[in-house]
Amino acid sequence: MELRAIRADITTLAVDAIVNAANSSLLGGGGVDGAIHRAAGPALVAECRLLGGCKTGQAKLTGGHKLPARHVIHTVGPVWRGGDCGEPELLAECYRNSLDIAARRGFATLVFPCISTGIFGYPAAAAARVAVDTVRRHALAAQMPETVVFCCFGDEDLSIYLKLLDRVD
Ligand code: AR6
Repeated sequence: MELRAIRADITTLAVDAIVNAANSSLLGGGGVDGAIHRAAGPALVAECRLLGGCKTGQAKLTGGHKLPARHVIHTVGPVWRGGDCGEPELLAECYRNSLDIAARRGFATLVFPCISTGIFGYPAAAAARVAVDTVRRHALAAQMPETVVFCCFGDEDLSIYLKLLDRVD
């Protein structure tokens, strides 16, 4: 398995699946969720309406519709409440459940945004540590996509991820 970090608008990537940092309604919102729904077109929200929402930490699959990505895995990250309300475990669940869907479907490439670190307020460095550790650990225990990409929207997030991916532990 290859782990990479890039700086990009996730809606421009032609891959098997991108992950959406959604809310529990799955009916769209701001941030990366808004960008994905805008780029995918109204057929995405129509498909999402059939899914019955999504609990924090869970993940659900849809098509990519007008996106260059073939699928979207919608997951709901935790709202940051100081770190003692199970946020790291719930964030790790988002990564694990998304990876499991991708593995079950045989997706070769899966791209994650920095889940929970925008509107939901999770500190960027702490969230990146959870993301990288969870993906690495899961790779030892379960079937995985060939390539997992962390898609950063800004240079600060990218430098956090590049440092973490460089570190071997
Ligand atoms: N491509 C890649 N990353 C992006 C893009 C993009 N086009 N746009 C934003 N980001 P956020 P959350 C980054 O707020 O914190 C929505 O309203 C952004 O810079 O999108 O999980 C949902 O409906 C940040 O690093 O998601 C929920 O209600 C990261 O994506 C709520 O926001 C996540 O920021 C979810 O909040």
